[in-house]
Amino acid sequence: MRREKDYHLDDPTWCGGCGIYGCFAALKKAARKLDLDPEQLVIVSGIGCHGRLNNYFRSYGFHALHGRALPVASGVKLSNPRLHVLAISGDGDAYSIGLGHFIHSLRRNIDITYLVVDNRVYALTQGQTSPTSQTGYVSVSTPSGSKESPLSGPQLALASGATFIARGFSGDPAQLASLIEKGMKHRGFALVEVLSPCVTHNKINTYKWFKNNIDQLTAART
Ligand SMILES: Cc1ncc(C[n+]2csc(CCOP(=O)(O)OP(=O)(O)O)c2C)c(N)n1
Ligand code: SF4
Repeated sequence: MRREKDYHLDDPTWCGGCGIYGCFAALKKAARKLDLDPEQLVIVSGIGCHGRLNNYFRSYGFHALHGRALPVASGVKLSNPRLHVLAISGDGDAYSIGLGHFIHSLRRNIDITYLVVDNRVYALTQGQTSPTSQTGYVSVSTPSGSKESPLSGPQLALASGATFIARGFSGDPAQLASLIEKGMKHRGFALVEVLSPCVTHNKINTYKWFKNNIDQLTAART
């Protein structure tokens, strides 16, 4: 039986307190629970702070172009269906530049687990407004506040024929791990969206804000 530390390749360098640490911890827990062989797991990432995850996680990895995690992950899975394939994107990567791939991947229902780290901001490029930023969100790209309504990934996934949709919180890695585990067991495309604070650029959607605004729909712990 493998241990969580068997999946820990290197110490991450995200900002202290970043929500992606919770995603990293949850992924290690889920991998241990499933006793995944690192040689049978491929993590494909997009470009953004989230994209550094496969530098730290012991598995095969592919750091794809911005918005192109899913076409690469689809290619890996179709070439070798025995591999476990997990793709990871940010909200910009998934719902802006990569939106077409998101919808068509859901429609195709290829067996991939898709982790979307929704910090509601373009973090790596220093804090621009993203498709999930709330209306009125002030940033360098919307100095007068965003005039747009935020996009809901899970709702869009439902309309696109998703067969598995979950949403977790990086501030609760144990619950998130159980959602990732279920997503990886699901035979088909599994969306696991992760509400996740960016402590450096998003001063609105903080840990406190998420805790005050999250409703627990299930006590999904295993
Ligand atoms: C084709 C292309 N367009 C734009 C960029 C610049 N860019 C890099 S990361 C990024 C957005 C990152 O935001 P998100 O996907 O939400 O990830 P986060 O950094 O928040 O994890 C952008 C616009 C790029 N690398 N490639
Ligand atoms: S900029 Fe934000 S998302 Fe990126 S590592 Fe720092 S806290 Fe995390």
